[in-house]
Amino acid sequence: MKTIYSKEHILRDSKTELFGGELVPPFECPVRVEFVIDEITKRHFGEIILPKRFGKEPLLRIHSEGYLDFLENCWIDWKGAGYLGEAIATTSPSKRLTRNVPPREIDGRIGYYCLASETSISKGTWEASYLAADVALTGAERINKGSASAFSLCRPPGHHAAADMFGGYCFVNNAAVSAQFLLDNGAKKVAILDVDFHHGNGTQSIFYDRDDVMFCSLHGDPMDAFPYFLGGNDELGEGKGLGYNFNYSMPPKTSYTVWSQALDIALLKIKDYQADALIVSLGVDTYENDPISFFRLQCDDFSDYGQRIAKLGLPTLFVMEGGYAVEEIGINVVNVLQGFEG
Ligand code: OKP
Ligand code: ZN
Repeated sequence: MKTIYSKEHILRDSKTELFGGELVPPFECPVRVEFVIDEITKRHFGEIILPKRFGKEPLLRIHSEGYLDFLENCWIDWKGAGYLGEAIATTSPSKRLTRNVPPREIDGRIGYYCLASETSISKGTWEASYLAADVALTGAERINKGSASAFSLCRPPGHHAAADMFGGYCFVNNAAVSAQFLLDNGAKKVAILDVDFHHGNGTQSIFYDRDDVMFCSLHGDPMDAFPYFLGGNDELGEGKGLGYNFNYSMPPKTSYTVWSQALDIALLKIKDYQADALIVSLGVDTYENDPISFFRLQCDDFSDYGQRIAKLGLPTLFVMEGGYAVEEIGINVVNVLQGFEG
């Protein structure tokens, strides 16, 4: 399997994350993907190739123009306002603040487009996010041209990003952009399996009323885990999309025995759906030693579930999402991919 990767992910190098009332160095840091590349190289796991550039059109199929303009200009506007730190939203539309108009002023704009304020916007964030989408699209194009699989080593991740909202370390929804690209280039149905520890709220919301993308997510129960306000098992889709969204939320300390039972149920849903292609939102923050998550998967379990996913026999694009135990992130990611290849 080929890996698509650009070292320019380093353009996303924010210094601050709002965590426990402090500004700390972000968990979502550049070294994460360097550990993955090192492991791919060490284990001779296939070729590493550069992304092509696809322009903004594929992003505009998923995200609003106003949102992409905001991402592109946020850092410039923030500096222009004379602020000294990184761009952080301090207020957002909420239950009883419902005026749905993007404000002119940057504090208002960033709040309008923000779903969680742990994530700072810094110089280069837009450039890296745009490139991460190209990394994903390059993988999707390979799948479209007949490859059995590809690994898009995206950074920053994407599954929390909605049509017009960033947060949870995500800006552009790489998996959603890829799914739409496959549909726009001949696929009739695409399944997305999100195995990141966190619920893929962005991906769910983007495809919630559609039947051409099935979304299945395994994640920490939103009663206990970010993103808190979406991801319940009773969210099944709406309109045409009813019956094409499935959430499997699980409690703290969930073991692989329980997690893999949920996976098998999700894989059955995807099998019955008869998709033309599968996209795996691959977060390895389900690992037992992940610093911000609470499942208990062990390194070998990643190989095992890679194998189970392969049994679907679908052309499969793996898109990198989370995973913050940086020492083991490479091992766990390559275990999934190697398990898949058998
Ligand atoms: C991104 B991905 C709650 C802090 C929430 C945000 C987590 C974003 C995860 N105590 N922090 O899905 O791996
Ligand atoms: Zn995650």
